[in-house]
Amino acid sequence: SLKRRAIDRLLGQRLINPVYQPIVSLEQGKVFGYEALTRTMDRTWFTGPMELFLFAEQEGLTYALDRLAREKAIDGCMPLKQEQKLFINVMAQIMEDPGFSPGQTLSLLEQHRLSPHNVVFEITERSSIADFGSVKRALEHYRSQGYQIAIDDVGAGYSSLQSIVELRPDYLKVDRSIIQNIHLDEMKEHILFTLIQLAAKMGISIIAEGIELEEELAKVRDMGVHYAQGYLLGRPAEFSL
Ligand code: G
Ligand code: G
Ligand code: NA
Repeated sequence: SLKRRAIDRLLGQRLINPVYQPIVSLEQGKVFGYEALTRTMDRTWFTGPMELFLFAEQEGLTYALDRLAREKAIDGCMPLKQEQKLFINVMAQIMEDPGFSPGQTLSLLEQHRLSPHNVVFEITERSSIADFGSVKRALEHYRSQGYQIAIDDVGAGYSSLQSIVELRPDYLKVDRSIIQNIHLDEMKEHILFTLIQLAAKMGISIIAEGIELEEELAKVRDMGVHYAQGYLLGRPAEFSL
Protein backbone atom coordinates (compact mmCIF):
# COMPACT_ATOMS: atom_id res chain seq x y z
CA SER A 1 0.00 0.00 0.00
CA LEU A 2 0.96 3.67 -0.26
CA LYS A 3 1.24 3.96 3.50
CA ARG A 4 3.54 0.96 3.62
CA ARG A 5 5.72 2.62 0.99
CA ALA A 6 5.70 5.81 3.06
CA ILE A 7 7.02 4.02 6.14
CA ASP A 8 9.65 2.16 4.12
CA ARG A 9 10.80 5.52 2.76
CA LEU A 10 10.75 7.04 6.24
CA LEU A 11 12.91 4.22 7.59
CA GLY A 12 15.24 4.16 4.58
CA GLN A 13 15.81 7.91 4.49
CA ARG A 14 15.68 8.23 8.28
CA LEU A 15 12.93 10.85 8.11
CA ILE A 16 12.38 11.34 11.81
CA ASN A 17 13.61 14.05 14.11
CA PRO A 18 13.62 13.98 17.85
CA VAL A 19 12.58 16.86 20.05
CA TYR A 20 13.61 17.05 23.70
CA GLN A 21 11.57 18.00 26.74
CA PRO A 22 13.33 18.95 29.98
CA ILE A 23 12.86 17.01 33.21
CA VAL A 24 13.59 19.28 36.16
CA SER A 25 14.96 18.37 39.58
CA LEU A 26 12.65 19.96 42.14
CA GLU A 27 15.29 19.73 44.85
CA GLN A 28 18.03 21.43 42.86
CA GLY A 29 15.97 23.53 40.47
CA LYS A 30 18.15 22.32 37.59
CA VAL A 31 17.49 20.41 34.39
CA PHE A 32 18.07 16.79 35.38
CA GLY A 33 17.65 15.46 31.86
CA TYR A 34 15.57 15.40 28.68
CA GLU A 35 12.99 13.04 27.23
CA ALA A 36 13.49 12.42 23.51
CA LEU A 37 10.19 12.46 21.60
CA THR A 38 10.05 11.34 17.99
CA ARG A 39 8.67 13.71 15.36
CA THR A 40 8.04 12.64 11.77
CA MET A 41 9.14 14.61 8.72
CA ASP A 42 6.43 12.87 6.67
CA ARG A 43 3.34 14.68 7.93
CA THR A 44 1.18 13.45 5.06
CA TRP A 45 1.09 9.86 6.23
CA PHE A 46 2.08 10.13 9.86
CA THR A 47 0.77 13.01 11.96
CA GLY A 48 2.66 11.99 15.06
CA PRO A 49 4.66 9.30 16.85
CA MET A 50 1.58 7.41 18.08
CA GLU A 51 0.28 6.83 14.57
CA LEU A 52 3.75 6.00 13.31
CA PHE A 53 4.53 3.47 16.03
CA LEU A 54 1.08 1.85 15.72
CA PHE A 55 1.45 1.40 11.97
CA ALA A 56 5.00 0.10 12.35
CA GLU A 57 3.68 -2.50 14.77
CA GLN A 58 1.00 -3.63 12.28
CA GLU A 59 3.66 -3.98 9.60
CA GLY A 60 6.15 -5.83 11.79
CA LEU A 61 8.54 -2.87 11.71
CA THR A 62 8.57 -2.00 15.40
CA TYR A 63 12.12 -3.13 15.85
CA ALA A 64 13.48 -1.13 12.89
CA LEU A 65 11.62 2.02 13.89
CA ASP A 66 12.59 1.71 17.54
CA ARG A 67 16.24 1.39 16.60
CA LEU A 68 16.08 4.41 14.26
CA ALA A 69 14.32 6.50 16.94
CA ARG A 70 16.96 5.56 19.51
CA GLU A 71 19.84 6.40 17.19
CA LYS A 72 18.28 9.73 16.23
CA ALA A 73 17.62 10.56 19.87
CA ILE A 74 21.30 10.10 20.72
CA ASP A 75 22.55 11.82 17.56
CA GLY A 76 20.51 14.94 18.28
CA CYS A 77 21.39 15.33 21.95
CA MET A 78 24.86 16.84 21.53
CA PRO A 79 24.72 19.52 24.24
CA LEU A 80 23.77 17.04 26.99
CA LYS A 81 25.97 17.63 30.03
CA GLN A 82 27.89 14.76 31.61
CA GLU A 83 25.63 14.71 34.67
CA GLN A 84 22.39 14.88 32.70
CA LYS A 85 20.18 11.99 31.57
CA LEU A 86 18.62 11.27 28.22
CA PHE A 87 15.26 9.51 28.58
CA ILE A 88 14.53 7.31 25.57
CA ASN A 89 11.13 5.67 25.00
CA VAL A 90 11.24 1.93 24.40
CA MET A 91 8.21 -0.28 24.07
CA ALA A 92 8.10 -3.19 26.50
CA GLN A 93 7.71 -5.69 23.64
CA ILE A 94 11.06 -4.56 22.24
CA MET A 95 12.73 -5.56 25.47
CA GLU A 96 11.32 -9.06 25.07
CA ASP A 97 12.98 -9.37 21.67
CA PRO A 98 16.26 -11.23 21.99
CA GLY A 99 17.51 -9.11 19.06
CA PHE A 100 17.30 -5.91 21.12
CA SER A 101 20.80 -5.05 22.12
CA PRO A 102 22.18 -1.75 23.29
CA GLY A 103 25.42 -2.59 21.49
CA GLN A 104 24.87 -0.07 18.69
CA THR A 105 23.55 2.34 21.28
CA LEU A 106 26.83 2.08 23.16
CA SER A 107 29.09 2.99 20.25
CA LEU A 108 26.81 5.88 19.32
CA LEU A 109 26.95 7.15 22.91
CA GLU A 110 30.73 6.96 22.87
CA GLN A 111 30.87 9.02 19.68
CA HIS A 112 29.09 11.76 21.64
CA ARG A 113 31.31 11.30 24.69
CA LEU A 114 28.39 9.90 26.64
CA SER A 115 27.98 6.60 28.46
CA PRO A 116 25.14 4.27 29.50
CA HIS A 117 25.03 6.30 32.74
CA ASN A 118 23.50 9.10 30.68
CA VAL A 119 20.63 6.95 29.42
CA VAL A 120 17.30 6.04 30.99
CA PHE A 121 15.12 3.60 29.03
CA GLU A 122 11.51 4.68 29.47
CA ILE A 123 9.36 1.57 29.24
CA THR A 124 5.86 2.03 27.88
CA GLU A 125 3.36 -0.79 28.08
CA ARG A 126 1.17 -0.36 25.01
CA SER A 127 -0.05 -3.85 25.70
CA SER A 128 0.51 -5.96 28.75
CA ILE A 129 3.88 -7.64 29.04
CA ALA A 130 3.58 -11.29 28.03
CA ASP A 131 6.76 -12.62 29.56
CA PHE A 132 8.02 -10.70 32.58
CA GLY A 133 10.91 -13.13 32.96
CA SER A 134 12.55 -12.19 29.67
CA VAL A 135 11.98 -8.45 30.12
CA LYS A 136 13.43 -8.68 33.61
CA ARG A 137 16.52 -10.51 32.44
CA ALA A 138 17.04 -7.98 29.67
CA LEU A 139 16.68 -5.06 32.07
CA GLU A 140 19.10 -6.58 34.57
CA HIS A 141 21.63 -6.90 31.77
CA TYR A 142 21.28 -3.23 30.71
CA ARG A 143 21.36 -2.09 34.29
CA SER A 144 24.63 -3.92 34.89
CA GLN A 145 26.04 -1.77 32.05
CA GLY A 146 24.90 1.46 33.76
CA TYR A 147 21.60 2.16 31.98
CA GLN A 148 18.64 3.12 34.15
CA ILE A 149 14.96 2.22 33.76
CA ALA A 150 11.79 4.29 34.07
CA ILE A 151 8.22 3.02 33.88
CA ASP A 152 6.09 5.41 31.85
CA ASP A 153 2.43 6.42 32.21
CA VAL A 154 2.03 5.09 35.76
CA GLY A 155 -1.61 5.44 36.74
CA ALA A 156 -2.91 5.16 33.19
CA GLY A 157 -3.33 2.72 30.33
CA TYR A 158 -1.72 -0.65 30.66
CA SER A 159 0.78 0.29 33.33
CA SER A 160 0.48 -2.20 36.17
CA LEU A 161 1.66 -2.55 39.74
CA GLN A 162 3.06 -5.89 38.65
CA SER A 163 5.58 -4.20 36.39
CA ILE A 164 6.74 -1.99 39.28
CA VAL A 165 7.22 -5.01 41.50
CA GLU A 166 8.79 -7.22 38.83
CA LEU A 167 10.93 -4.72 36.94
CA ARG A 168 12.22 -2.67 39.89
CA PRO A 169 12.65 0.54 37.91
CA ASP A 170 14.76 3.52 38.96
CA TYR A 171 11.98 6.01 38.17
CA LEU A 172 8.19 6.02 38.01
CA LYS A 173 6.72 8.57 35.61
CA VAL A 174 3.29 9.43 36.99
CA ASP A 175 0.83 10.04 34.18
CA ARG A 176 -0.58 13.47 33.37
CA SER A 177 -4.11 12.20 34.12
CA ILE A 178 -3.13 11.98 37.82
CA ILE A 179 -1.18 15.26 37.89
CA GLN A 180 -3.71 17.45 36.07
CA ASN A 181 -5.57 19.58 38.69
CA ILE A 182 -4.08 17.54 41.53
CA HIS A 183 -4.32 20.65 43.73
CA LEU A 184 -8.12 20.48 43.38
CA ASP A 185 -8.69 16.74 43.59
CA GLU A 186 -8.22 14.84 46.85
CA MET A 187 -8.50 11.44 45.19
CA LYS A 188 -5.60 12.23 42.86
CA GLU A 189 -3.60 13.45 45.82
CA HIS A 190 -4.23 10.14 47.63
CA ILE A 191 -3.06 8.18 44.60
CA LEU A 192 0.13 10.21 44.25
CA PHE A 193 0.74 10.00 48.01
CA THR A 194 0.49 6.20 47.82
CA LEU A 195 2.85 6.02 44.84
CA ILE A 196 5.38 8.26 46.63
CA GLN A 197 5.32 5.99 49.69
CA LEU A 198 5.67 2.84 47.62
CA ALA A 199 8.52 4.38 45.62
CA ALA A 200 10.32 5.51 48.78
CA LYS A 201 10.20 1.97 50.20
CA MET A 202 11.63 0.59 46.94
CA GLY A 203 14.27 3.27 46.43
CA ILE A 204 12.54 4.57 43.30
CA SER A 205 12.33 8.26 42.27
CA ILE A 206 9.07 9.85 41.13
CA ILE A 207 8.73 12.02 38.03
CA ALA A 208 5.47 13.98 37.73
CA GLU A 209 4.42 14.35 34.07
CA GLY A 210 2.29 16.98 32.38
CA ILE A 211 2.78 19.89 34.80
CA GLU A 212 0.98 22.87 33.25
CA LEU A 213 0.04 25.00 36.27
CA GLU A 214 2.03 26.67 39.06
CA GLU A 215 -0.49 25.16 41.52
CA GLU A 216 0.24 21.63 40.28
CA LEU A 217 3.97 22.24 40.57
CA ALA A 218 3.67 23.62 44.10
CA LYS A 219 1.50 20.67 45.13
CA VAL A 220 3.79 17.92 43.85
CA ARG A 221 6.83 19.70 45.25
CA ASP A 222 5.20 19.95 48.69
CA MET A 223 4.34 16.26 48.53
CA GLY A 224 7.99 15.38 48.00
CA VAL A 225 8.11 14.52 44.30
CA HIS A 226 11.71 14.50 43.05
CA TYR A 227 11.38 15.45 39.38
CA ALA A 228 8.82 17.16 37.16
CA GLN A 229 8.11 17.54 33.45
CA GLY A 230 5.48 19.52 31.58
CA TYR A 231 4.69 22.53 29.44
CA LEU A 232 5.10 24.86 32.44
CA LEU A 233 8.72 23.77 32.81
CA GLY A 234 9.53 23.41 29.12
CA ARG A 235 7.93 22.28 25.88
CA PRO A 236 9.46 19.60 23.68
CA ALA A 237 11.89 21.41 21.37
CA GLU A 238 14.92 20.83 19.19
CA PHE A 239 18.22 21.42 20.88
CA SER A 240 19.74 24.66 19.74
CA LEU A 241 23.33 25.46 20.50
O1 G B 1 5.25 13.85 21.95
P1 G B 1 3.91 13.25 21.83
O2 G B 1 2.84 13.68 22.81
O3 G B 1 3.39 13.45 20.45
O4 G B 1 4.09 11.67 21.98
C1 G B 1 3.01 10.81 21.89
C2 G B 1 3.40 9.45 22.39
O5 G B 1 4.37 8.85 21.53
C3 G B 1 3.98 9.48 23.79
O6 G B 1 3.24 8.58 24.57
C4 G B 1 5.38 8.98 23.64
O7 G B 1 5.73 8.12 24.71
C5 G B 1 5.37 8.23 22.31
N1 G B 1 6.68 8.35 21.67
C6 G B 1 7.27 9.49 21.24
N2 G B 1 8.49 9.24 20.75
C7 G B 1 8.69 7.91 20.87
C8 G B 1 9.78 7.03 20.54
O8 G B 1 10.83 7.43 20.05
N3 G B 1 9.61 5.71 20.82
C9 G B 1 8.46 5.23 21.36
N4 G B 1 8.37 3.92 21.59
N5 G B 1 7.43 6.01 21.69
C10 G B 1 7.53 7.34 21.45
O1 G C 1 4.31 8.83 26.90
P1 G C 1 4.65 10.08 27.60
O2 G C 1 3.86 10.22 28.85
O3 G C 1 6.09 10.31 27.81
O4 G C 1 4.10 11.23 26.66
C1 G C 1 4.71 12.42 26.48
C2 G C 1 3.72 13.23 25.69
O5 G C 1 3.10 14.21 26.51
C3 G C 1 4.39 13.96 24.58
O6 G C 1 3.59 13.87 23.49
C4 G C 1 4.45 15.39 25.04
O7 G C 1 4.38 16.28 23.96
C5 G C 1 3.21 15.47 25.92
N1 G C 1 3.34 16.46 26.99
C6 G C 1 4.45 16.76 27.69
N2 G C 1 4.20 17.71 28.63
C7 G C 1 2.88 17.99 28.53
C8 G C 1 2.01 18.89 29.23
O8 G C 1 2.40 19.61 30.16
N3 G C 1 0.72 18.90 28.83
C9 G C 1 0.26 18.13 27.82
N4 G C 1 -1.04 18.23 27.51
N5 G C 1 1.04 17.27 27.15
C10 G C 1 2.34 17.19 27.50
NA1 NA D 1 7.43 8.62 27.50
